Amino acid sequence: QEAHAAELERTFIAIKPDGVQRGLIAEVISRFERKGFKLVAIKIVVPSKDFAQKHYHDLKERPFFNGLCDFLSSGPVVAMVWEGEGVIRYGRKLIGATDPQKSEPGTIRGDLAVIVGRNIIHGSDGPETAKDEIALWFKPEELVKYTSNAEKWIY
Ligand code: 3AN
Repeated sequence: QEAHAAELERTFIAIKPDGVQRGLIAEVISRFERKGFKLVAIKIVVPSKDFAQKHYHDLKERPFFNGLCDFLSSGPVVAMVWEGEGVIRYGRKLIGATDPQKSEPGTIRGDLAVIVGRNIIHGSDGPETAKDEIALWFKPEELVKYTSNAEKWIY
């Protein structure tokens, strides 16, 4: 279904410094990959504090905003764009609830994290934020268009 494949949605996923330091990069990527989502952009970067504030601008009134931005800019982050049908909403399911105490077992945060301030991973929460976050973290030419052989077995 060629026409269909062209319309697949994209989301921004980041493995935060705690996930990178704990050696969970492959674990996180593996969960998205095995589900059937497609990795179309990836890089490892240490975001500046200013950049972290841009990324989390929606949360600037929250009491934890400053600490959160310090944390995001404290070390390497793996920034990714994943593509697939329903990837924004289902990506959030794979990630689990914000507070790891409330995330279900079987989710990334449920299985791998304990507290909200160290919850390993970020994922866009809707189509608008996905678009904005992808544009903030990546240049258009960093997104790779390709067909994988598995696609005809997934769709
Ligand atoms: P999510 O990452 O699940 O979309 P948001 O957008 O509400 O959740 O929060 C963004 C990030 O802010 C969370 N991933 C977490 O690291 C941090 N955060 C959220 N709530 C708190 C809190 N009460 N205390 C400390 N950090 C928090």
